[in-house]
Amino acid sequence: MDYSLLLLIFTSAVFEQTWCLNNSNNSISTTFSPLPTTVTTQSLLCENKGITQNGICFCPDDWTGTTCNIPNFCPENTFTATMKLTFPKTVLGQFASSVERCPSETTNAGMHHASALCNLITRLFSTPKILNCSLTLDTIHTWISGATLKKKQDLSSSTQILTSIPERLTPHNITNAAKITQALLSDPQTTDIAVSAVATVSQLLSASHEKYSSVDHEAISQLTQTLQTLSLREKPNPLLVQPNMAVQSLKGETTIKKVQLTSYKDFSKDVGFVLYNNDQFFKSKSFRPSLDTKRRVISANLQDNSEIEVWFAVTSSADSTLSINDFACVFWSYEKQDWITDGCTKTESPSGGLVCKCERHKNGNFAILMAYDINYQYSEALHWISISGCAMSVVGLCVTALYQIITRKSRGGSPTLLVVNICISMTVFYLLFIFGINNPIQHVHVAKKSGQNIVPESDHHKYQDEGPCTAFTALLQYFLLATFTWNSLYGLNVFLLFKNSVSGTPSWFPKVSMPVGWGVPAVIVGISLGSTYHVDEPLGYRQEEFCWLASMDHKQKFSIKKPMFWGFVLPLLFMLISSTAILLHFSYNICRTNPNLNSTRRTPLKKKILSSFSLAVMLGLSWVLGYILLITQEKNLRLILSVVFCLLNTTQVG
Ligand SMILES: *[C@@H]1O[C@H](CO)[C@@H](O)[C@H](O)[C@H]1NC(C)=O
Ligand SMILES: *[C@@H]1O[C@H](CO)[C@@H](O)[C@H](O)[C@H]1NC(C)=O
Ligand SMILES: *[C@@H]1O[C@H](CO)[C@@H](O)[C@H](O)[C@H]1NC(C)=O
Ligand SMILES: *[C@@H]1O[C@H](CO)[C@@H](O)[C@H](O)[C@H]1NC(C)=O
Ligand SMILES: CC(=O)N[C@H]1CO[C@H](CO)[C@@H](O)[C@@H]1O
Repeated sequence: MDYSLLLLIFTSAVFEQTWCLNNSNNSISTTFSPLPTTVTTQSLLCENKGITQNGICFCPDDWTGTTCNIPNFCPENTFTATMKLTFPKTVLGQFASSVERCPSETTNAGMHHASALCNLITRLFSTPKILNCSLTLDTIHTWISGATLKKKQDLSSSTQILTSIPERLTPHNITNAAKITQALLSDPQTTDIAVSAVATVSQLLSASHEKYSSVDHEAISQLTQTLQTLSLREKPNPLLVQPNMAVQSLKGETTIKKVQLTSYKDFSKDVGFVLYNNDQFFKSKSFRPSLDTKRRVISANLQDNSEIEVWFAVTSSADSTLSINDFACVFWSYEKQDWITDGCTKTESPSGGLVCKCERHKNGNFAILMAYDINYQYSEALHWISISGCAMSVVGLCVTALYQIITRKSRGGSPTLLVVNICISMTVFYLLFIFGINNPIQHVHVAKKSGQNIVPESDHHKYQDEGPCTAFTALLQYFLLATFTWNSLYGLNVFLLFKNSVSGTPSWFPKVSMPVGWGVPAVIVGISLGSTYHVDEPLGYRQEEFCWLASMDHKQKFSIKKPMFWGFVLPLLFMLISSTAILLHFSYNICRTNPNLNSTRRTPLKKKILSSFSLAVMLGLSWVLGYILLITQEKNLRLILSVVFCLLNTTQVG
């Protein structure tokens, strides 16, 4: 069998530079510069914000050379031939968009009016291509098939300009642009057509993930297959590189080292590569990523019909927030429109690299799909000062409750009932807080990659919920809400006492307050659990770092869709605001409208109002502190806050 063995190393310094680094920027460097021949051990002094790593300077895109001292860009330039056009500083080989935009009365209002390529050799902008501001991608698509060479050149640069703002692209635009570039690249008669078409494809890859769900998959499939064929063409150019993709034909190339490609046998084989910076074009049904991770896709193609064996590898990029749980070596099946693992096997190199081998394939698009564990920053155990402070609060609360029960005869039923219930719910809350806030089941990452090569379901490895933390969260939510509900009832009680100053609290009040005080929190907890919790996905309801309600969305921003907001903060605000409003209103009435009220009755009322009011405020304050306590990582701040937190709570009842 005609067999050739290819070894693609994603991990070499060159690939680090071109593919692995700058994940943050979502772009890859544009040059496949050869490896520095001598790796000096003493660290180089990198200029222009280059970063030294293992004695090599990794330069920002706009600088190159061993110490990042050689400019890799075209400086800003203004053309005045037909119209005034200004282009900003741009990296070599990339297109610059003009500062000037299409006028507001045109179809493409606000779109860049022109683009210019930063020429690799002259290091200056080539002649600008100007956009007809009333042209749309629909029109270009209808014109492209019968177009003359001159027209095609014009249309390909127009398509490049029309797709240059990824945020403005609609799924329909992406489909159209894919069809246009497919038509252009299936027979690119000149290099500039190929360059602007590849730049267009690179821009399409920048469009957001969501847009690709409604793009015509057939058009995308045809485009990726055309790119495979293109990678084997001698002309127009052995190397087409744009920020999000690269097409490389190694036909007759001898300087193969450029892409760190080693062909063990048969050097004469014609090989072509297409590298995609992300997997937008390969929308899988079985693998559905949920973290913002990126997968690169490499397409390796041989000229003749021989089967190839492909090796490829990545070093897991060092990231403190994610660790790899498992991975799969896959290739794209055009029939199934999905990633499959047939013929691929995976191993791990001793240095921690992930190595894939795929056999018995004709041309194909290969990728490594990874499932990650999130490295949670589990909250630390509570400090002994916090624990003893809270223990003191608990003791104080119990004493208060007992005292209230013993002396209940002198005060009448309902205040006792209320205070006892407040004490009970707070006591239970503290006990839960001390013993249950830290997650008892911590998924500390241990490398346990399975030997099987199976497409993972998602880039986020999910653990089934094991229960205790969710239970603690629900109980904490319940008892804290109950504390506040009972506190509101206390306010209501004062209000009723005042209204019926002669007969005292109505007799229905104790009967109603029991179901309200314990029932309302139960309903809120029930709704929160019911609508967000799932055994396979407990983090919709709670957090993983400590046992409390989920509050952040996947971008780590506070979200009002999470139970923390609507299942806790909202009811709390409602209760605090309404009881504060009632109390303020009545304090005002007592002092102003009824100054003749007998002072002997006024004093206890005032006292009650004041104590209830201060209870509400203290509760609110201690909760805010408590929450800061939970989220802060600063040790000293935590300690101070936890002392204040417990002190506040001991002093507030009684
Ligand atoms: C990555 O990109 C950022 C932003 O453009 C740049 O500051 C940084 O130097 C780049 N890192 C490397 C290693 O090129
Ligand atoms: C611009 O395109 C429109 C059709 O979309 C065409 O009618 C018009 O003549 C073009 N203008 C120029 C200056 O080519
Ligand atoms: C993009 O698509 C929208 C409709 O989805 C269309 O109105 C608009 O003209 C298109 N843009 C271009 C440049 O063709
Ligand atoms: C008002 O208070 C005084 C004592 O300060 C008491 O003697 C008097 O009976 C009270 N009046 C009423 C109407 O309750
Ligand atoms: C090379 C490249 O695309 N660099 C970009 C990195 O991100 C910053 C900010 O988003 C851009 O200004 C750079 O142009």
